[in-house]
Amino acid sequence: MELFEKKFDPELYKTDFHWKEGDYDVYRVCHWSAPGCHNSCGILLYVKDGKLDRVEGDPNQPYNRGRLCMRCLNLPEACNELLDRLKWPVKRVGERGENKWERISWDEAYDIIVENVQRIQKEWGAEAICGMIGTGRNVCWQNPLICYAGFGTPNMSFGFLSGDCCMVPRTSLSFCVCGDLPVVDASQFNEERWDHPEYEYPEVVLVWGNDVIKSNGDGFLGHWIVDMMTQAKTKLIVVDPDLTWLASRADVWIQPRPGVDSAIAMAMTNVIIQEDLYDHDFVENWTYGFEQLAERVKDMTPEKAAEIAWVDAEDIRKAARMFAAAKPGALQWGLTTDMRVNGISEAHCLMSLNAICGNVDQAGGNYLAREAYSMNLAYLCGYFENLDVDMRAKRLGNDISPMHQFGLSSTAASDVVLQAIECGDPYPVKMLWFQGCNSIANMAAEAPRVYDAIKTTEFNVVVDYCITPTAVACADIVLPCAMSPERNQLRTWWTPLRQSTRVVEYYESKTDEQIILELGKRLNPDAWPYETDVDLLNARLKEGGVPEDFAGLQEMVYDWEPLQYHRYEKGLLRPDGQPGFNTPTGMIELYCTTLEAFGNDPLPSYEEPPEGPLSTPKRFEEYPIVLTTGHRSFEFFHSEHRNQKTMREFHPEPRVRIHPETAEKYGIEDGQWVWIENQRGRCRQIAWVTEGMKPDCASAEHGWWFPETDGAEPHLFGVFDSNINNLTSMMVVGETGYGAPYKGLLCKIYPCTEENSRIMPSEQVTRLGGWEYDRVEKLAMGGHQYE
Ligand SMILES: Nc1nc2c(c(=O)[nH]1)N[C@H]1C(S)=C(S)[C@@H](COP(=O)(O)OP(=O)(O)OC[C@H]3O[C@@H](n4cnc5c(=O)[nH]c(N)nc54)[C@H](O)[C@@H]3O)O[C@H]1N2
Ligand SMILES: Nc1nc2c(c(=O)[nH]1)N[C@H]1C(S)=C(S)[C@@H](COP(=O)(O)OP(=O)(O)OC[C@H]3O[C@@H](n4cnc5c(=O)[nH]c(N)nc54)[C@H](O)[C@@H]3O)O[C@H]1N2
Ligand SMILES: [Mo]
Repeated sequence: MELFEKKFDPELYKTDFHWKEGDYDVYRVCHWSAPGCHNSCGILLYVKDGKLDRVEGDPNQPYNRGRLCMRCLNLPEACNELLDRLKWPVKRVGERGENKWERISWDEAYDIIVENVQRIQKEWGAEAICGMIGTGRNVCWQNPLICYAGFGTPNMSFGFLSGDCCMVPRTSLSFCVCGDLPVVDASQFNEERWDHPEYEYPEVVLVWGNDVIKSNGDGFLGHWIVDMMTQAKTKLIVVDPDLTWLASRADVWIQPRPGVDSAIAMAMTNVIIQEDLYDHDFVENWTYGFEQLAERVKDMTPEKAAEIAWVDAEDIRKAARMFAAAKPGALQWGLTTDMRVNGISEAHCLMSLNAICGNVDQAGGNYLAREAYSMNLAYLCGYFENLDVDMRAKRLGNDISPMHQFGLSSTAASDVVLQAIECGDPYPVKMLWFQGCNSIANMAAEAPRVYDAIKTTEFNVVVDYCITPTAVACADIVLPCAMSPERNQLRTWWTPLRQSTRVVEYYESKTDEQIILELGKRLNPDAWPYETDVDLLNARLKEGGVPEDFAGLQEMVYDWEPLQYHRYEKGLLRPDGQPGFNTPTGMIELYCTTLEAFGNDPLPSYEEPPEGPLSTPKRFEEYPIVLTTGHRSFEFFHSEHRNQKTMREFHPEPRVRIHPETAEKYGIEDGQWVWIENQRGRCRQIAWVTEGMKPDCASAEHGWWFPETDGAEPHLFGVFDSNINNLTSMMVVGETGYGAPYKGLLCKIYPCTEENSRIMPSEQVTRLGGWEYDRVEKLAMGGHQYE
C-alpha cells in the first residue's frame, strides 16, 4: 500500500518535462524507435552524467499507466551497451560480404550518396532507386519522404515482404469495405480512458491469430485486454493453433490447422445467420449485400469447416453464439490474417462476421481509428506533393493489381521489386536505400533468393544502429541512426498525437529526421526549406493544423483529441458529411463494390494455402508437418535485440514449438537442435516440445541472426542458419497482389546430427549457391504452381 501511494506522489511523479531527482535529471517523454516497437508508451528517462541510466513507465500517462515491456525497460543497455553499436558513418573497403569498413565523415558519406543517386538518376531514371522499409517504426514517414522528395523515385517498399503481407491486406480490405480501420476499443483514444462516460467494456473479445500480450501490435497494448478481463469480466474466444496466455484463459479456444481460418470465420458467420443471431437493425440500415453474404457462407457448415481446419464443429457453434450474443463484442485480429495468399479474403470474412454483429464504431466494440489530426506521417508522406503523375504511374506493382494502382497500398509491391532486380522487368532497380529494414534476416520471404538479388545492385545504403547481415551482404555505406531517447520525434499513427524530445546523444549518430533533411537539402533543396529537424517537424504539425508547435507539445507528450462514437450516424465519417460509412454505398460492404470494380471476388471466400495437406497431398507425404512461422516473443522485435545481452539471457536460441506426439513421431526431444526443412531450404532451431502446440503442426521463430559471431561471409552472422525464411517463397501472392503464405506451409522436422550438420545453411547460401529448386520466375498472382 505504501508503495502504491508513493507511486502516485505528485512530488515524485510530476507532469513537467524535466526535473531533478538526486543525481538524476528526469525527463518525461515517450518511446517509439529505435530500437523498434509498435507503440509509444509514456516513459521517464533517468539521465546521469549525460547518459541514460534508467527507464520507468510514466504512471501519469493514461496510455500505459506506468507499465512497460522488458524491451523498454532495457533501453539503457540498447543505447549504451549494445554489441557493436555503430558510432559514425562507415564505407565498405573490402568486397561486399567481407564485413570490412572504414570510418568516414558525414560530409563524405553524403557526397558519395549524392554522387551515386545523381548518376543512377541520369543513367537509369530516378525510379531505379528503391527505398526499403520494415514495419511501422519511426522511419515510416522519413524513408518515404527522402525517396519521394530526395531521390525522386515513386518506389518505397516493404523490404521484400512478399505480398505486402503485414497489416496491408487488413487495412486495404477495411478501407474498401468500411472506409476506415476498425480497432478494438480499449478506451485508448481518449484521455479519461476507462472512465469516459460513454465507454462500455466489451462482453467478449474474439482474439484471432494474435498473441497480443507479447506483440502489442499496431498501437494496441495487449495488457488492455487483461484490464478488461479484470475490471469488467470480459470473456475471450481465441482462435490460435498454439496455447497463448490469452487462449489459456479463454471460454472457447479453437485450435486450427494454420492457414485455413477463413473456413472457420465463414462457418461462424453461417451459424449466426442461420440461427438468426445477427444485429438486424445494423445489418438492415448500415450494411450492403447481406443476402449475397448469406448465400456465400451457406455451404460452409461448422462440420465442413471443422473437417478442413481439424477442429471441433461444436466449438465453432459455441464461439459463433457467444460472439453474436455479446453486446458489444470486439474483434482483435492479428497478423495471421495477412499472411495468406487469400489474406484479403480472410480479412473480409472477419470484417463481415464483426459487422453483422453490430460491433463497428460502437463503444467497446471496434473504434474507427484515424491518424492524429488526420496528418499524413506514414508511408505516403510527400508522395503526391513531390512526384508528378508520370512518375507516380511508374511505381512498381501499379500494373499488377488495381488495388495498388488506386493507392490502397502506399508501397511499391515487394515481389515486383525483386522481379525488377532479377530480370529488369518492367525496368531495372539499381540502388537500394535500407532505412529501418534488415531484409535477409527477417522481412524477406525466400531469404537466400533475396540475398542473391541485393548483392547485384550497383549501390546500396543502410541506415541502422549496427552493422546488420543485410549491411554486410550488400551495403556500400552504413549510416548510424539515433535511438529513441536521442531524437526529436512525433507520432501520429492513430490519435493521440505524441511528441518526444532528445535528451541524450551517442557519438556521431544522427536521427532519421536529421539524415533525410541533410541529404534532402543536398539532393533537392527546394523540397527541404528547413534548417533543423525541429523545423521539419514543425512544418508537419502546421500542415496538420495542430494548434501547438513542437516546443508547445513538450510538456504535453500526448495531445488527445475529442472522441466520438457512432460517427456513421452523425455524418462524421464521410467527406460529404452524409451519414454512413466512407464507401461507395455508404454502408459496410459485405458485398464489396470496390473489389468487384477491381475484378476481384466481392465476397468473402475460403481458399486452401498453395501448399497443404489438401492442396498438395503428394508433397504433404514428404513434408507432413503444417508449419507456421514468426510467433513473437517478449524479448525481440523482429531481428532486433539479438545484440542485447539481457535479452539473450532470457532467450538465447531460436525455438520451434511442437506437440509431444509429433515430437515422438519424428524422434525429437525437447531442447534438441532440429532441422526444419522443405523443398526450398532448411534451417535449424531448438525443439520446444509443448502440449500447447497443435499436433502435426509446428511454429518456428523468425528474425534470427547471431551478432556475437563472425559477420564476414561465409558465416554472415549465421543469418541463414536458423532463418525460417529459407523455407518461405516470394512471388506467390493473392490475386490482388496482397497476401503471401508465411503462416501455413509444409515442412519436415528431424534431429540435427554431426553428420547432417557439416554444411551450415549460411555457407550453403553464401558459398554454394543455396539449395536447388525451381524458383517461380514470374510473379504468380493467386499462385498455385507448386505441384
Ligand atoms: N517467417 C516470417 N517472417 C516474417 C514475419 C513472420 O511472421 N514470419 N513477420 C514479418 C512482418 S509482419 C514484418 S512487419 C517484418 C518486419 O521486418 P523489419 O521491420 O524489417 O524488421 P527487422 O528485420 O528487425 O529490420 C529493422 C531494422 O531497422 C533497424 N531500426 C530499428 N529502429 C530504427 C529506426 O528508428 N531508424 C532506423 N533507421 N532503423 C531502425 C533495426 O536495427 C533493424 O535492423 O518481418 C516479417 N518477417
Ligand atoms: N515483441 C514483439 N512485438 C511485436 C513484433 C515483434 O517482432 N516482437 N512484431 C510486430 C509486428 S510487425 C507485427 S505484424 C505484430 C504481429 O503480432 P501478432 O498478430 O500477435 O503475430 P504473431 O505473433 O506472428 O502471431 C500471433 C498468433 O498467431 C498464431 N497463429 C499462427 N498461425 C496461425 C494461423 O494460421 N491461424 C491462427 N488463427 N493463428 C495462427 C500464433 O500461434 C500466435 O499466437 O507484432 C508486432 N509486435
Ligand atoms: Mo508486421
